[in-house]
Amino acid sequence: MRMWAGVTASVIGGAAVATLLGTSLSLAASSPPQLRASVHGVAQTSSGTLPHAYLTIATYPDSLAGEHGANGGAHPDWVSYGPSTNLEVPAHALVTMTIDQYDTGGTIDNSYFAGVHGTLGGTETVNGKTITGISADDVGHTFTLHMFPADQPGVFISVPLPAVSASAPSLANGYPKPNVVTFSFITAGPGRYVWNCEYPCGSQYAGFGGPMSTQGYMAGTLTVG
Ligand SMILES: [Cu+2]
Repeated sequence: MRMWAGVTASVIGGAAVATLLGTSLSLAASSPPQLRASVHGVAQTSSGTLPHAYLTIATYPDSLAGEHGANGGAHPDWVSYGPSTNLEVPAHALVTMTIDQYDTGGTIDNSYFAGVHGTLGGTETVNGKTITGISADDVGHTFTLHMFPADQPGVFISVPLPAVSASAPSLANGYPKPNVVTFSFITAGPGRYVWNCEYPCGSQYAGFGGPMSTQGYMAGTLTVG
């Protein structure tokens, strides 16, 4: 009887562990709500006349304004992108992205990522001014889009998002006045890509752990389709 009881207990214990694991895995694997670019008119480009799609996201010094809800979810103090990190843009279109950057920053280890790479014209605009890069000492975050090693059109785009100065005025939402960054790129056929931040704004691993390696914070997906 004792053995049976022991077996029963361990099976129940195992089932409980499996249930908990299953729950946390399914939560981690569930995709955030998809944010789709909206198309307004057409644009004349070197690839011809294309639909012009627009997408606006933001970077925050915490996770109170994005997909984790107003209480910030599991890590309210983690830096985040919002309102979603699950992005979708149309294929064969000109995409113009706007990123409202609400966070402070500092010096980026790898100054390559203080430059603009892979955008239309090799530029971004910061608060309306067109530039090809920013000071490596003045980086808040980056938006860096990579290709998957799969049979689909390749892409690499990286734009630096300048840090907000510590003396920037506060807005009604409690965040400082953001730096507004825009850039454009032309999409090819359907594909699925990942993006992340290359400024070490996270925890552990020299700043590349925690929010830096977690979708919903400083990493996400971009579907072209
Ligand atoms: Cu970052």
